[in-house]
Amino acid sequence: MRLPVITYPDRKLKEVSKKIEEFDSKLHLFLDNMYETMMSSNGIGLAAIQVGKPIRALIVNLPINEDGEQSLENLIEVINPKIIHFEGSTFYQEGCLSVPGFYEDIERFENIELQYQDRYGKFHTMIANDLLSIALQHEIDHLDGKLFIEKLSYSRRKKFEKEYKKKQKEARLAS
Ligand code: QAP
Ligand code: CO
Repeated sequence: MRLPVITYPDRKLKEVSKKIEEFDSKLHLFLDNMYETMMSSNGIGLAAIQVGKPIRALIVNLPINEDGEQSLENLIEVINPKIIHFEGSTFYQEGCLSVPGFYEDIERFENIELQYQDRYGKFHTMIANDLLSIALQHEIDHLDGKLFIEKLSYSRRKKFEKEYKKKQKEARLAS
């Protein structure tokens, strides 16, 4: 089932998500719905709070080729993540399904080591680099109620707010 994606400036996106304790069929169904929602929205990452559920779950599915094609085998489901090491710095033009139509250069750690659980509650550690590292940091921020636009400088944020409001108004008039 495809779920509605919450968009900025909905205050729900500021909520801090809660640790998951039960790895039951209800959680599995929800994760499947997150996947369907992300794929049908052309996303590569999604956090549970973006579909209104304040639990510490996120999914990432990076493209496997230049055409942006994705494969279910590359789906990563991350529950209760904790970044245990990080190093370096990198910039990437980020977007977000909850801030549609906007992309901005954002600084992140280049490499991270992550501890997390899978949908069965089993613990894993993973070292992530490049786009995976960026995507995971972006999604983990969602679990703490943070959006990538909050990392913009004051002047870039002001510019964003102005453009975003303008676009929302245009969309309202067009519908
Ligand atoms: C987070 O972002 C991310 O504006 C996932 O109109 C960001 O899936 C991971 C999207 C940067 C890695 C690097 C955005 C789709 C999707 C839009 C997304 C839009 C349609 C964003
Ligand atoms: Co996002």
